[in-house]
Amino acid sequence: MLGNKSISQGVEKTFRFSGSHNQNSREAEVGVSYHELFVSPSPVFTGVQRTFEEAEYVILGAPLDVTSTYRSGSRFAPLTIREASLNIESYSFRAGIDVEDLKIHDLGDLHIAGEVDETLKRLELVTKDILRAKKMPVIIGGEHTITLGIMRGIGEKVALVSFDAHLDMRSEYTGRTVSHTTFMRRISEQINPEKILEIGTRAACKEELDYAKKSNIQFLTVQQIRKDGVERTTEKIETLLADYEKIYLTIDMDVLDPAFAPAVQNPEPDGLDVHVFLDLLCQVCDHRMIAFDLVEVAPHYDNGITAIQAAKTIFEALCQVEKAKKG
Ligand SMILES: [Mn+2]
Repeated sequence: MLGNKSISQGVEKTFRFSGSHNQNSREAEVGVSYHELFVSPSPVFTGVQRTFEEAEYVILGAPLDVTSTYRSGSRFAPLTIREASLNIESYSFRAGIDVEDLKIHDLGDLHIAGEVDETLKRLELVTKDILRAKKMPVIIGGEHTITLGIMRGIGEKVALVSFDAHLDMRSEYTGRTVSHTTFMRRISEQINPEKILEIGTRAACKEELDYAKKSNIQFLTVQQIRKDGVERTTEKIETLLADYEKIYLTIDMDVLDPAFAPAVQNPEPDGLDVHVFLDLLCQVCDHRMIAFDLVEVAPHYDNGITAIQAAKTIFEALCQVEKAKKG
């Protein structure tokens, strides 16, 4: 990837090319260089790359994968999800929009530092950059800890909506205070969003439940969602978010039942069905969304399903936001 950049910067445009595959060895005058003709950059999300300047949505991979306590491997997710995005159809029947028509630029992957704090700092700075350019950051993890860095970069009051099996509100775990199991607690303490709403909850310890209660953090359990059905749950979400002008969304793919998304770092049984998840997701993705992330896919446990599901989830979220913003 870095090589591509230096080649494109270092080589002057060539205006002649020899079609060596052609028996006549025909030479043609074309306005591009050999590498532009014959070499593609590494996969970009959806396969359609707009320039950063014209883009409205900016994809960033954040392959942070160091605090995992069970299955690791989310560092490979950004590339795998990009690859999946190239191999599914891009039209959203839910939104009536083709994601390829959106103005998307894929920046590539964040350089991960040795220390988690340094990585989160870089993520904060890059998030600020993208927002300053008036574009929507769409960040593909990586482990869920990245959401803390992104939220620091958001720098304004938002409602934080999280699709996740887990509350992730422990104060400390395995000696770490900043990790995939504690990041939501740190966000609550350090950033204090206007609201935190977790959807699809089914895994928590007493400490987390106590903290959520004390801090007025709301969560909709899978059991409650199943009991209420999509329509009633949608109404609940609408009401709970009605007072907020800006929304940040984080999607942990373990919110889905492991039958639909097996390759996640901490699978949790008894999860949401795909159609329920996407219906609820579409409810959240409206004109107020300023950024979102998708995290925790561990591709080495996959047979391809989870990566495809993740790519599709990002497509649907993007198309819903586009539809909401442009009508
Ligand atoms: Mn989770």
